[in-house]
Amino acid sequence: MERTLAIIKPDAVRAKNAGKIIDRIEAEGFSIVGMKKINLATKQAEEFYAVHKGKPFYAELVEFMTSGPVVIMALEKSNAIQAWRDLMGSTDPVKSAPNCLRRLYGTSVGQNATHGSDAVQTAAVEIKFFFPELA
Ligand code: DAT
Ligand code: MG
Repeated sequence: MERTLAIIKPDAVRAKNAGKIIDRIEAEGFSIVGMKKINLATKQAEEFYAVHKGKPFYAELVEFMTSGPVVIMALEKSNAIQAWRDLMGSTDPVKSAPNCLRRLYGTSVGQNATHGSDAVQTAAVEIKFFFPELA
């Protein structure tokens, strides 16, 4: 079993797509081991996305991620990190396969409905960031 961090981003929460995304997560065999709906503070979003600091989209990313509530989940499944990234699809929704979450619910490369950890080490750091009690 492996764990990954998933976020339903403000665009998808605003559009009332959170329930459909959670339904899909369960249908695809993930267990939700932690879940909360919160508003990210600017400092939290900046720290969470610190790896992207200095990139042209960083300010826009932080502003977007703090623009409304997000649903944050720790997901568990065998090979969860890759399985969740496969379910999300590509960063750019139009490059995602038809049934992927970002294709279904994302609208642009910046506003792409969901986040997922990209490696074992980042998953551990990201889960600890939002769910220290699970570490
Ligand atoms: P991913 O979320 O697929 O891991 P990433 O880590 O490269 O992608 O980037 C993090 C987020 O930053 C991404 O989900 C949306 C935003 N982003 C990335 N590239 C962007 C770009 N070229 N323009 C606008 N936003 C971008
Ligand atoms: Mg990433």
